[in-house]
Amino acid sequence: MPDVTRIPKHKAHGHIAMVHLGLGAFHRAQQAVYLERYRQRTGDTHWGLSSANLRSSIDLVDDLRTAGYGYHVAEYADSETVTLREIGVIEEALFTGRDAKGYWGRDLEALLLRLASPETRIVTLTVTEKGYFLNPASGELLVDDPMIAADIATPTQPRTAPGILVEALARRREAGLPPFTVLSCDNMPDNGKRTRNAVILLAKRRDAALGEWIECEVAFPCSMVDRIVPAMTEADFKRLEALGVDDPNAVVSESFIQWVIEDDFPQGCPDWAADGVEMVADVAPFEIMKLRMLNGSHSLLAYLGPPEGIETVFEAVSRDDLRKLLRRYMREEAAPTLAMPEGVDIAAYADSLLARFANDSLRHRLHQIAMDGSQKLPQRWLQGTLARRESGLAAPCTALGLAAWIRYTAGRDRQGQSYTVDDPLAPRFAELHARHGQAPGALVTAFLAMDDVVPPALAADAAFADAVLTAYRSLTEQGLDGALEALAGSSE
Ligand code: NAI
Ligand code: CS2
Repeated sequence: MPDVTRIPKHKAHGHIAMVHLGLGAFHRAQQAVYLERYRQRTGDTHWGLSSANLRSSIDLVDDLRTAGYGYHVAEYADSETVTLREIGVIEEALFTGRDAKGYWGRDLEALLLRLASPETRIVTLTVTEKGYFLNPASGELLVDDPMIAADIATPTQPRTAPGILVEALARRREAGLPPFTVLSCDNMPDNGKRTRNAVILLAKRRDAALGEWIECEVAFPCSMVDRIVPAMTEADFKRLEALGVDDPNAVVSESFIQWVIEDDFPQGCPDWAADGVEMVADVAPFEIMKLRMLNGSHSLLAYLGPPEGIETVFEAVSRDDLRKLLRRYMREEAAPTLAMPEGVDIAAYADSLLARFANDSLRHRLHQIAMDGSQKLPQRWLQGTLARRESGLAAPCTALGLAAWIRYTAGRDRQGQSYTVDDPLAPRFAELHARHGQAPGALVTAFLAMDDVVPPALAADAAFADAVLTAYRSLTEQGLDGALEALAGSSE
């Protein structure tokens, strides 16, 4: 039995001043935890949350309602030490997606009323990278995507996150209310700027004056968020039951937590800094460091592991060769692309990440991390690699990673078992594998030619393309062990 510290929730209900889009595991274990800490420390109940799902899951929304919105977060330092928190800051949960019968927007009007309420001052988002409908490489809004096209055609009945923000801001402007501040908490570079561009472009399609108002009046601070919160498994629910917690809305996370926020909140914000949030003038260096070091390492494991039967991050980093690969990738390939403020020790950061990955209490499935690779790889690997190549430096670990990604997207492991490739571009991947599956050279060229994922200058780099092809051949012909051995034999 682990050593358990139990922290009950603050008893009082709060007033809703913050709306969250994307009621998933991460929101419950990060933003809500910071707010619960704030409420416990100050007793201030002015910063309650209304949390909405625009997609799955309706069940979570309804289960939270049934439970009166309270739930648990189990924060594991390791399998022996856990802090069990009750969270009570979510005051309302809404669902605006498609229900089981195919109907859209059950609580859409309630969400729009909440967003347009004078009490609402901040809107936060964790809708995953694809929820912004941006070209992953350029960050431009995908105006031809059917969901965005529908929001352009019927802007008062929006289905996407950018569409909902535009309709809500239009209502506030109409009512003469100040706007809310929009805080993206997704793992994207310049997440605030990208959200701003998407919202302004969509608004201008509807009404140029609305677009200009948003441009002038709305703050979109950037943020870097960090806490490993894997999707819950049956085994997680069982071990919580053993601690006396029977809660379908519970989440398990590591004990580490971090939030770095650009300090730009014209309508105010809770005193997050007193609870350890770093309020800074420029988030970019922290965001890029985390994306390339932590998330870049995660993606390496996510594409190398599953085809070889390695299922979790813990399992992967229990292998010496994969730990060595991550150390080399972080220290030699990712770290030199970063420009950090003085005092940030990147080597120590890399070591701390390896220690976090080795947390034996988390079952962080590599297939979960592998999801949506097309949306993740530009910021995790490709922009940094392009910078390296432009300085004449090799990037062998990233070349192996790309080769592994191409192999992963075939959807079949080395035993011939198939698995689902979960990515908005999955149909395109399937087509490329069907067409070029027997011709590795043509396959690698076709993947590198996807210019909405791979920067064209990197695809045109013959030496790098060659390194990807060599790695792809050794992975498919000799498996992971062979590919790692070949890599270990190569020097910078
Ligand atoms: P989750 O699977 O528990 O929840 C995903 C959320 O995204 C759900 O609320 C879902 O409705 C929403 N969503 C998915 N596609 C959408 C779309 N097209 N439009 C609108 N909403 C959409 O995942 P989780 O763990 O909550 O992660 C969500 C995001 O949070 C990640 O993609 C990442 O950007 C960020 N994050 C997650 C961390 C983690 O460890 N889980 C840590 C740091 C950031
Ligand atoms: C992971 C991240 O799913 C993924 O792609 O790399 O969610 C990762 O766990 C978090 O960013 C950690 O903060």
